[in-house]
Amino acid sequence: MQNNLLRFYLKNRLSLFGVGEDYDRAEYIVFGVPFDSTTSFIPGARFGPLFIRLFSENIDHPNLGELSFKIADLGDIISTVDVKWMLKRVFRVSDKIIGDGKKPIILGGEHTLTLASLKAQTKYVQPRIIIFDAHLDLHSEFMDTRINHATWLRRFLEKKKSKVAVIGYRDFSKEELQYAVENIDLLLSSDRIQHDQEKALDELSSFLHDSNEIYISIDIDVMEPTNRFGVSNPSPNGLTLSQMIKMLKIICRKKITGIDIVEVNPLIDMGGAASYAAYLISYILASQQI
Ligand SMILES: [Mn+2]
Repeated sequence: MQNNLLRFYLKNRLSLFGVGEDYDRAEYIVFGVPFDSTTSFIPGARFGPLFIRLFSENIDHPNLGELSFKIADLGDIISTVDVKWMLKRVFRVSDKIIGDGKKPIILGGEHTLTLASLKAQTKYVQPRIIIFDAHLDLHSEFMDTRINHATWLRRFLEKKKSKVAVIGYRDFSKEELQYAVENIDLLLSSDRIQHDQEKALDELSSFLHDSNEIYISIDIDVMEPTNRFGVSNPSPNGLTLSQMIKMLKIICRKKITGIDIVEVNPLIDMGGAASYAAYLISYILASQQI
């Protein structure tokens, strides 16, 4: 009796949208990657998973409706400060989830984790890859290392030719842009979206027209960093929520095979970045119900 009373009054733990952890029933499996060891500017993204969950429980998610029962949150991967171990663990967990016919939803952590997530994805499916990011993440090397948040996309493309779109970028080197022009199929800079949104949406539609499956990676620093919006590498002239939603509306007509949302940095966030991250995940999942 006493145990029942305690279970009734005491809450177990935080989870994304307050969902449970029933893996077998779920179609979407949430896990966090509390890792920021290669951060080049403001550390703190390792606390991203915790804060996305915290702020997700503050928002009512009418978007999600019945879909909540199809989502399970299994917690975070075991901590490490070694980027190779982090990638190994993200790969193994994603591989298991996708192999079981389910879809991973990954809460970062720094963007480097997408390298392992895409490696697992492309073992099973060949999704179009949509990346929202203020940066191109195409450096050959950055701050003396080859695998970090500013190089991961180049490391991925060197091994695997995939159809990729990068949306919302505005902060990059000459060398990265040159590599992007040669290797990225659709480049929609923040400037181009601000200048002619309709044309950008048309280009996105034609990039997607002959594809069925899509993987979405959202670096939350793609958004405008006003009002202490907490990200590790803030860059002005970002996208608005309404610009993001217009693009996601087009993207989410297709089947989403996985999502990661990265670079929320709670140490300098007033809740904006964490809340937007939770909201964007709920928006994408809700759109899959149709
Ligand atoms: Mn990035």
